[in-house]
Amino acid sequence: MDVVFPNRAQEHNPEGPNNWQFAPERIAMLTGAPLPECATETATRQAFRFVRNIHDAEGSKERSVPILYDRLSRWIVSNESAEIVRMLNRSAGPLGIQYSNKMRHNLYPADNNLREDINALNKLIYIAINNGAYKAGFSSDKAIYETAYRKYFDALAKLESLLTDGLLF
Ligand SMILES: N[C@@H](CCC(=O)N[C@@H](CS)C(=O)NCC(=O)O)C(=O)O
Repeated sequence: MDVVFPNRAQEHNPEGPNNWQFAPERIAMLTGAPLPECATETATRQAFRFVRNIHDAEGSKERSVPILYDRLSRWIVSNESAEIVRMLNRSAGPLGIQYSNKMRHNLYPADNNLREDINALNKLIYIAINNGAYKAGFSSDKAIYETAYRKYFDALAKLESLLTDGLLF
């Protein structure tokens, strides 16, 4: 797994501002030290500096993470986190072979009722929280900001109450 630096490249970067960057040498502001989990890019074997380079290599204008990359076909398999989680859950069991079956949870069991619940929760989390943070954070319109902000905290409150009531497990 290649981890990007948690802050994107700076405004004045010649490759363009605000790109996710593989930058193990970058210093974290909070600690004043590099972050040990940040890596160079190994998936493509081209040691790309920016996530955009991986997208560019296949003619895509996309700039986002996460990316699931197939080293054999040298192609992006998926750029969608919910899809990647399901793919890994279905097919990457052997990677967790050191764990007992009891510890290896099935994140998407083959039970239609459960899957409906999971899909509904994913939708709420994706729209109101994952995407909602961007909607509020990047908004230049007060009304859009207010709506996204309210939906974000309403969704967190809903998740909190689901967890408190034990309905998720
Ligand atoms: N469809 C995506 C959305 C992911 C997403 O919003 N990624 C953000 C980082 S958390 C991103 O890379 N945005 C583009 C950017 O920051 O330039 C997913 O959930 O997998």
